[in-house]
Amino acid sequence: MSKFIWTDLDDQAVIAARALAMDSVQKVGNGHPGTAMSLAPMAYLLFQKWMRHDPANPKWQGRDRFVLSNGHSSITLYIQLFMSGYGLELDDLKSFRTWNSKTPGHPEFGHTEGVEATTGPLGTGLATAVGMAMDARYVRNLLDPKAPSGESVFDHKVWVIAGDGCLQEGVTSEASSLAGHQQLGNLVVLYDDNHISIEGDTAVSFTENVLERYESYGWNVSHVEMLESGEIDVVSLDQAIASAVSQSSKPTLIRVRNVIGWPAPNLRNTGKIHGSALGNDEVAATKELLGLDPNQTFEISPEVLTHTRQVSVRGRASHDEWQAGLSKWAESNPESAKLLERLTAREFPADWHQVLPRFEAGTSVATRKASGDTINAIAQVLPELWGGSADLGESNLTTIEHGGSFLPRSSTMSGAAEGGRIIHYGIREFAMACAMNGMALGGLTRPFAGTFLVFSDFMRGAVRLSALMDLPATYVWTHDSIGLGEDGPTHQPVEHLWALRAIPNLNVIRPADGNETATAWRIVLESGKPSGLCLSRQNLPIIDSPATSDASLVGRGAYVISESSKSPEVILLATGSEVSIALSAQKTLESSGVSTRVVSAPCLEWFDAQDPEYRESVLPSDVTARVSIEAGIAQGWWKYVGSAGRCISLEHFGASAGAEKLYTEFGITADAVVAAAQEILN
Ligand SMILES: Cc1ncc(C[n+]2csc(CCOP(=O)(O)OP(=O)(O)O)c2C)c(N)n1
Ligand SMILES: [Mg+2]
Repeated sequence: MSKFIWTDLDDQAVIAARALAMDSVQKVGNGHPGTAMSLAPMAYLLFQKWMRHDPANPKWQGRDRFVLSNGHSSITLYIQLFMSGYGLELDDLKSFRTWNSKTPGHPEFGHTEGVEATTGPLGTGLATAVGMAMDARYVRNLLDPKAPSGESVFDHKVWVIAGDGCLQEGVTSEASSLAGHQQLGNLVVLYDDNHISIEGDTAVSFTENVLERYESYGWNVSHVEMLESGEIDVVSLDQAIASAVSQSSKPTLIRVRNVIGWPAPNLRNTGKIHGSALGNDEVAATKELLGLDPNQTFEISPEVLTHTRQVSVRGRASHDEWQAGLSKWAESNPESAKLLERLTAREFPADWHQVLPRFEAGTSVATRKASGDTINAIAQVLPELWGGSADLGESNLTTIEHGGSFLPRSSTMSGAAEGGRIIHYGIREFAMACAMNGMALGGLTRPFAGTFLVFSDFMRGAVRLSALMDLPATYVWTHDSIGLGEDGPTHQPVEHLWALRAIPNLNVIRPADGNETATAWRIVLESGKPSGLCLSRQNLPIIDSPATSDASLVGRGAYVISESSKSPEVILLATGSEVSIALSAQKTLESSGVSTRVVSAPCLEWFDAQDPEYRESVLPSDVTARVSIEAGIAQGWWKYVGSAGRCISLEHFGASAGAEKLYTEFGITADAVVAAAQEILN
């Protein structure tokens, strides 16, 4: 954005923003006024001058992205969206934090136009922005690799405002270390250095030199001191930003010294103004200091609003200019233009899934290996597929062979490629998952991320955000049970499947064999839903059934994989590695005259979404003799087996020994299944 000079009207707009923040919180009686009051000039400067955006087209591909990592200050963002003309009006600020409003307590992606990411869990916003910046580089290398740096239509910036809390959280250390290593020059973070968090002065817990830390991460760092009055020094901040955007080889952190709640006479610079309404007296006194009428609320002059909404005119112009550039690019790159069209529509090439691998009955393969083969097959036809692992690529089998390692242009590592499809996250699971969310938010690519299932705990906060934002993010969680063997209980997930199934809108998939794994990948990608594949370390026999390759069956979430000889007396329900145990128990039961159905249940969320008739057809209510088999806690299985059923499960931690020994010792065997079925029938 250009052609913006700070005038008296801008001063008035910032004053109005400070007052609107107070009024919005005061009206609902709760919220976070102080940060928004003092951040007003910073946010205003970004939205009015630095960000390339077109408020009338909030999804324009060429726009800069903005992430408010200190999401508790959501009103900061809403006020800028209002002033820029994203569709929020004064009434929306008046209904801040209330039922059905467009202005919820924390910014919610998909809920309010102009909100690029859901934030609030401190630190995750910045880490998500790192993924957005990585995604921007991947996309420009995919579509326009020859353009000089900064000159492609696919180059855009990612802007972040983050507070003390964000920079204290471990996830930003992981993510910022990665961003520095990746030399993400398109990322600019403004750090609200106000020395205050909820418990007051941050000196009680946070005394390191943040800039030195970031410098050692490889960031470009600078510092903007506040004015004597306690306000942000906008002129110096503007210069610091100018210097940040003039270089493109490093991410930037600008530490902006600031006084929370400025200029509230009694509450500024206190923890109290962080999270409570000021009270009518303090609001009035503050308005007087700002030169406003203390009796007016939600005040903004039409002249000021007209002025701030001029940003739309400038935005439209830069959008038009970009569009012309895009047309020019499309003319000289017709193939890439077709690809962009497909990616934008979130479609796949016709019959793309023909490339999926098939595994022969009579052989056996670990589902992680089947997943690795599937990823590599899909990668041939879907260039938008990219991803990696938190240093476990060789175990998770998440490496796209010959995909190139995603590394900065200056890297001399063998296999390095600026637009490489293999991401080496290092041992940073939480940042990896946040970054994957950022990539998925980019809207064009299909990212995946791998680690051991047991370490899903390390990334759980981000998994929850994938689900909350409904992102097409795919987790590849291998080593999914005691079946991993000798590494023992620290590495053996027991409670994880149900802990993940507890997250709403997350599809947790545990395929029974190689073919079900390939089919599951297809369904996951076509659904575009947040999903986690839970995969075995150990080899599993390929099940002799066409059903496992049938997406219309596997996609039901649970289906009859082996029917009983007569109408079923017993139903065995199993997932993953335990499906073959169920099939073996079925043989014994059938040979002793018990008519037994086996249901493979790779994804209970998919099954729950089926119509009642289908669910009844798989689990007829009159067949109450049901046994579930899964090498983890039973917990939610009771919902499927009912009070007459039995669960073959593991209600304690695992142990260090060979997988077969563990299954025997812990009673997850075909014999145990048979015994449980007979006990019910007797
Ligand atoms: C992961 C996480 N932990 C705790 C909280 C609760 N919380 C919200 S704001 C805040 C203090 C943040 O301090 P700072 O970033 O300095 O914010 P400021 O008061 O300066 O706006 C805390 C602990 C949270 N939102 N996320
Ligand atoms: Mg603070």
